[in-house]
Amino acid sequence: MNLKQRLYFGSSRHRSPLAILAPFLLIVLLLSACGGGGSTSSGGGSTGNSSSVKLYMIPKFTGIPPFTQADQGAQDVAKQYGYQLSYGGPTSASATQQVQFINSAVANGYKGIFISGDDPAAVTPALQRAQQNGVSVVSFDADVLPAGRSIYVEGTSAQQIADGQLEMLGSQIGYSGDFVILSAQATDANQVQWNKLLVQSLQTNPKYKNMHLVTIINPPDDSTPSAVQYAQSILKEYPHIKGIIAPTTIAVAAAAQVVQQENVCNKYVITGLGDPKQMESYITSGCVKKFALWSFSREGQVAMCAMHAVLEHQITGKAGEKFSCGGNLGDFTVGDSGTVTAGPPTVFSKDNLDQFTF
Ligand code: RAM
Repeated sequence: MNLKQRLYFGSSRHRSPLAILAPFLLIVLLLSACGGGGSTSSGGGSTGNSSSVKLYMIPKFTGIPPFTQADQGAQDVAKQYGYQLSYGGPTSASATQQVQFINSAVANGYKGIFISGDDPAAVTPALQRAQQNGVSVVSFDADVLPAGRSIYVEGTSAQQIADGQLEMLGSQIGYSGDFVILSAQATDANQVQWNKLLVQSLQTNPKYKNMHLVTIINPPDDSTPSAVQYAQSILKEYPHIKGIIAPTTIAVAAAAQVVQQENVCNKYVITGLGDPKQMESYITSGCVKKFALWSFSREGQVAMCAMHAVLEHQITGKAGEKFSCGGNLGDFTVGDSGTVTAGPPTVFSKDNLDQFTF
């Protein structure tokens, strides 16, 4: 049995009574959230006529800093426009539960839905029904299928993420040696896109000709327990690798934790996309030298500006359309496939970690 099979079988666990009850509890919570305005909502706005318009933001899952920050950024702009923004979603990645949130938002009169999709194919039909009911949809972070949304707001350029990760690893291993990508579930559109672009750069850029990707590991979810288990297995199965690239804030922290616990920080380079607060202890200890991210707060702000422009019929998602986000965020142009890039990436190291502002 190979690593992927072993890990797959290894991940089936005994289900506790709480786990069995969880879906029912979720629906009760969900209905009360949609009916009552959700876990967070903005107060009255300054621009007048949007205050009765309710919007709902659905992350891949709740409880991690990137999505909380995206919500906060969106809330800031929602207040300025006078929208009432609610936030809620599955507690672990689940497209089925996202569909329930979408349907509840439509049933409860929400006029706009933001979504970071767990599985584009699974959530898009519900989003299409929402659109047919007059609800505008903006995807952010992880796209859904184009038919299910007007605009996709990516945190930063997908190509820059792919190349940046290769560079962070390559520069630490002399641009030579084997490595593994520890990703998230195989349905995550953002992970899939970044990994694909990374492989293309690896194959076409002569700078990386001596770097070899052994395998891409897709755990069944984007959770810390899974990522820890898979990181441990990677080190057992491929002890000769030079490093791991983990393009999720969950997995990069989990890989760093495993390497630090096993006392092999000097043997393996861990890099990828990390939350600065979560990665702080590994940077301070010297176990991780570099990782990258972008401002999720800014991503949420830009997503809200895009939603406002869609609701006001200023844009529909066609390439070349423009909208403004005001203040220091400025103007944005819709790119191919209705994609808008919110801002630049930041590479973190011990030299700048204390300066991060998101
Ligand atoms: C995790 C999620 C998210 C991704 C970041 C980098 O928080 O997978 O979708 O954008 O990592």
